[in-house]
Amino acid sequence: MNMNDLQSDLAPFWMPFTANRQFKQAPRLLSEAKGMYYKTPDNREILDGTAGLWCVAAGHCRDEIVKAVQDQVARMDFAPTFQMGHPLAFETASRLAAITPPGLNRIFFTNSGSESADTAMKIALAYHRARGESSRTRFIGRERGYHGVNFGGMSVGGIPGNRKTFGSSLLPGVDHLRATHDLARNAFSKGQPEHGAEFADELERIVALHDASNIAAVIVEPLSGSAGVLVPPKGYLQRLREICDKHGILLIFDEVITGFGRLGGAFAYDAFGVKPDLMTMAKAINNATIPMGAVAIKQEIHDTIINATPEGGIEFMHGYTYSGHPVACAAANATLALYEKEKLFERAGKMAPAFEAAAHALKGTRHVIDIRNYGLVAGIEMESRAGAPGKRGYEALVRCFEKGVLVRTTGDIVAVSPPLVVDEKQIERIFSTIAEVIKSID
Ligand code: PXG
Ligand code: PLP
Repeated sequence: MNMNDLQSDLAPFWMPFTANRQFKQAPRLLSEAKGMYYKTPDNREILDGTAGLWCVAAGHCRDEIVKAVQDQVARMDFAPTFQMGHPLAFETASRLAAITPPGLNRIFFTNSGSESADTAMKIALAYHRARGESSRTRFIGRERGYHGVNFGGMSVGGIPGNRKTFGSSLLPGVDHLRATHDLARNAFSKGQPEHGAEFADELERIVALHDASNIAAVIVEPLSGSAGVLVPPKGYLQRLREICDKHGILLIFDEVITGFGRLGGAFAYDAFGVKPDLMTMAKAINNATIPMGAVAIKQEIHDTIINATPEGGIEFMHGYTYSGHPVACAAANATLALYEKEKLFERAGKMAPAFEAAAHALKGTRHVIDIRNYGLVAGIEMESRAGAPGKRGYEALVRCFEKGVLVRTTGDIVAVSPPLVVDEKQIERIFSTIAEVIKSID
C-alpha cells in the first residue's frame, strides 16, 4: 500500500467497532504475526497482549495449524454439512466433546460467537417446545453482558451503547440481571471477589415477576470479558445454577472468551465448578485461524429435540452454510491437538500467579481505581477524565501501541489477555508498559 495514498485506500472498508474517521487519519496497521508478536508494515514489532482479539490462544501462525489449513484447503476447500457430511467435522465435534464439561457432548457448529449465542437461544426454545412447554420463551441476560451483535445476542446483552441504536427492534421478552461488579466492596480483588453472590438472588425476583413457566433460559458470561473483565463473585455462579434448577430454566454460559484455557482450565466449569446446560464457544476454538464457533449441548437436551420429530424428519431447522467448514475444522483439529500436546490450559493456570502479581503491581498508579484478574485475563480500570469517558482508555491504547505492546480497551478499562504461551518476561513487559503509559496520561 502506498502510505501517501492512505485516505483513498482506507475509505471503502467500513471498519467494525471502530472510530473510522479518527482511525483513517492515523491508522494502526498490522501486517505479519508469529508467536507472541505482530509486525507493522514499517517493520516494528508489537508484543501481543490481547491474543489478537482474545482469540489467538496458542500464539500466532503456529506451524502445525498453518500446515493443516494449507493441506485441507488444497484437498477439499468446501463441503456441505446439510444432509451431507465430511470426516473432519465429526472429528472436531468429538475432540470438543472430550474437553467440554461432562454431559455436554453434542456440538452444533457456527462461524462466530454471535452466531453461537443466537444458536444457543434457539436450541433453548426448541427444547422447551419439544417438552410441551412452549410458553417458555423469555430470556434473562445481564447488564454489561456481551453476546455478540446479532439480534438475539444483542437483546440479551447488556452494553447500552451496543443496544441504543436499535431501539425497539430488540427481541421482546428479555429481562436483565444486574452486573456483578461492585467497586465499593471489591476493588483490587485478586481472583474471585468476596462480595456479591447475593446478586444472583435477583433472578428469584425476575422469575416471580414473569413466572418460571414463561422463562426459557438465563445467559451469562461466566466472567464478563468485553465489558471490562468482571470476575464472578465467589458463590455467584453456583447460586444462579441453583435458582435455574429450581425453576426448570436452562443456564447458558457464553464461553467465547473464557473457553480454551483463558481461565486456567478448558472452560469455566473447570475453573469455577459450575456446569451450564449449553455453552457457546468461538475465538480460540481454532486459534482464530478461520472463523468458527460452536455450541456444546447437554445430551439430554439434544435427545429431547431430536426425538420430538419422527424418524426421517429434520429435527432442528437451523444451520449455516459454513457450519463445520472443512478448513475451519482442519484448523480446529490441529489447534486442539496442539493445546493438548503443549498442555496450554494447564500452562495458563501455572502462569496465572505471576500474571496476577504483575497486574496488581499497578495498584497505586495514578488514575487506577481497580484491578481485576483471573487466569490469564486482567482488567485495569482508570478513573474517567471529567466529562470525557473513554478518552484515557483510548490514549492508553494508542500509546501502548506506540511502545510496541497491543492492549485492548473498553471505555477507560485496559484489558490484558495474552496468548497462553506468554512467558514471565513478556508479562512483565506488558504490565510495565501499561504502567508507564498510564502515568504519562493526563
Ligand atoms: N460472546 C462473547 C462472550 C464474546 O466475548 C461474542 C459473543 C461474539 O463473538 P463474535 O465472534 O461474533 O465477535 C463475543 C466476542 C472486546 C471484543 O475486546 C470482544 C469480542 C469481540 C470483539 C471485541 O471487547 N467478543
Ligand atoms: N485436551 C486439551 C485440548 C488440552 O489442552 C488439555 C490440557 O491442556 C487437556 C485435554 C487435558 O490435558 P491433561 O490431562 O494433561 O490435563
